[in-house]
Amino acid sequence: AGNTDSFDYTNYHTLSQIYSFQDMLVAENPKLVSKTVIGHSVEGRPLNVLKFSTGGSNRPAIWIDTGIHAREWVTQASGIVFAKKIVTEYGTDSVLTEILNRMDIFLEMVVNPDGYHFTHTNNRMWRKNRKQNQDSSCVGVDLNRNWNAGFGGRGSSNNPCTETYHGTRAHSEPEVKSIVKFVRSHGNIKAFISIHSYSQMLLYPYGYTRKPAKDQAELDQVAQKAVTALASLYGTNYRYGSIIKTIYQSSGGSIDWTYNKGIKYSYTFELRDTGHFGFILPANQIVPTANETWLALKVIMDHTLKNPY
Ligand code: PAY
Ligand code: ZN
Repeated sequence: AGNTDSFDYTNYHTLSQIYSFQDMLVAENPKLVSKTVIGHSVEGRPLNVLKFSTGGSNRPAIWIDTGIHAREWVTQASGIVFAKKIVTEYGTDSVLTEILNRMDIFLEMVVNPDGYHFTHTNNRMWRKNRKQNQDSSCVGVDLNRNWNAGFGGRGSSNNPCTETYHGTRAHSEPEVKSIVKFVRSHGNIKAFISIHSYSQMLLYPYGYTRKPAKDQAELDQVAQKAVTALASLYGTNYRYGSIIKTIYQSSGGSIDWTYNKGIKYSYTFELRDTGHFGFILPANQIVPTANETWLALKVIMDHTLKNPY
């Protein structure tokens, strides 16, 4: 595709196709979209973030990431759909327009580009990054166990050969460290939403402890509203709650770190399905999945806009 109108949103794409989608979107919407490279992966690939902004300086912002786990293909594909929706809904959808008139949106579509590339070339079921671990022939760190929040605790592993290997120390991985540096230097991120698949869940902190988040009541109410909006489109049923109580204990996860850093609206989505296809979700479910998720995202973004802190 030579432009984002003729881009095929109904299929999965390679990393280079996603990178060229990003560049086309920026070229077509120079006043609304820009690309920042926040760092480089273990294998040297750029970590691209799209910024959607209508002006201002350092406005309060929403962060959305997809593809921290390589094999969760419907997430990167949904990220592409979200990006296109933002540029088409700005000026036509009142909720999104209000959001972008006062806030910026940052979208990192492929947090784990080396892993994503590897799922196309070698192993469709790869999850981690592609770090060559010291003293082990096993490759990869789980980028959702590498954050400095309960780092190394239960629900993560110190064995490089497992899927949940946490790495040698918190923020050891460039894919994580680049986001950490970005969030810290920005300083005005008000919602941080990390998108995984699968399980059909909307999760909030914590994953590393059963201690309830201090904003649990509000996070739970917003989650309920969001999953109701999501279900309104095709009836897709989502569970919601804290990570530890809803899916399982998970230490060193991204949204526990952002929440502890003061980003109140920290959420993780687990997109379709509940396990029938699992990570190998048929491509004809990409657009419906992204469409329904977008309704939930708008509920969270709208709540963030209307509840400044
Ligand atoms: O923050 O979403 C979270 C923690 C839980 C996820 C994780 O293990 O990082 C849940 C899994 C994921 O999306 O990575 C769920 C999938 C189905 C899996 O690989 O177990
Ligand atoms: Zn995941």
